[in-house]
Amino acid sequence: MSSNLTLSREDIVRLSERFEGAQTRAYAIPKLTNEYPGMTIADSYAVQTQLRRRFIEQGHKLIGWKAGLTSKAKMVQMGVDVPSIGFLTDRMARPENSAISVSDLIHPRVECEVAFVMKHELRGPNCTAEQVLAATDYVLPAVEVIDSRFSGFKFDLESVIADNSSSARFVGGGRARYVEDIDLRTLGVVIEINGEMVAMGASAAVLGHPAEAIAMVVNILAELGEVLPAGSFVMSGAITEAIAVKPGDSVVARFQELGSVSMRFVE
Ligand code: 0L1
Ligand code: MG
Repeated sequence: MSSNLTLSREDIVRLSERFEGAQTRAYAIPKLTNEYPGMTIADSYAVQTQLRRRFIEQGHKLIGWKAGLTSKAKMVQMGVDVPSIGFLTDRMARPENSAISVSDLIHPRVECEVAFVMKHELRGPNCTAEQVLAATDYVLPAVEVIDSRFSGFKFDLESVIADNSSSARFVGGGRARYVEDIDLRTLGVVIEINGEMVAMGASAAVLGHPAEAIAMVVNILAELGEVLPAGSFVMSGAITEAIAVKPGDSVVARFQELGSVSMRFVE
C-alpha cells in the first residue's frame, strides 16, 4: 500500500495532528480531499496509522479494530462503496448502562454490531471467514458510537479512513457466546431509542456474514504490515444504518441470541 503514497511525511504528520485536535476537542473540519484532491487510500491509512501512533505515545492502549461501511445500508447512507477499518483504544470504551457524554463529540450516531474477541493471532493476506471463526474466542453484542469529524457528516472514503473511520466510543455487553453455538449469519437486531424502535436488520447485512468483515480487517492490516493479535476486540460493522443521538436519549440494542446493550446520552 505504501507505494501508492502521494502525501509527504510532513503532510501525514500534520494531518494526524489535525485529526487529534478535531477528535479530542470535538470540532468539525472540512474533508481532506478539498485540500488534497489526488490523495489515495494508502495516504489515508498512513494518516490513520500516524494518529494511532500519536495516541499510543500519549498512553492510550490499542485494544482492537473495527470494520466500517460493511453493510449496504451504511454504504448507501454514506455514499461510498468500499469498506474501511479503524483502530479502537481503551479511551473509547464505555461501560454497559453508562451515561455517555456528548459534550466531547460533534454529531454522534449509534450502530449495532457483532464484536469478536480473538483467541489466536490472525495474519493476512488471504485470511478467510473460516480462519476467523477458528481463531475467535467468543462473540458479544456491541454498540458503536461513531462521530465523523467532517462538517455535516459529509466525506469521501479517502477522508473518512484518515479520520479513523469515524471511531469515537463503543459499548460491549449482553451475552458472550461461542461461535459454534449460534448462527452468526441470521442474527436479528432491533435498535430502540427512548422505547421506540428506530431500525432493525439481520447480521447477514454485514458482507454476508460478520466473520467476512473480520477477515477484511485482517487483510487490510496485512497491507499495512500488521497482524491482528490474540486478545483483540474487533467490531464487524453496522447491521443497520447509523442513528443520530442527542442528550436525553436512552438507547437499547436488542440482539437475537446475544442479549441487549443499553446506554444513555447526556450533555
Ligand atoms: O463504523 C462505521 O461503519 C463508520 C465508518 C465511517 C463512515 C461513517 O462515519 O458513517
Ligand atoms: Mg461501525
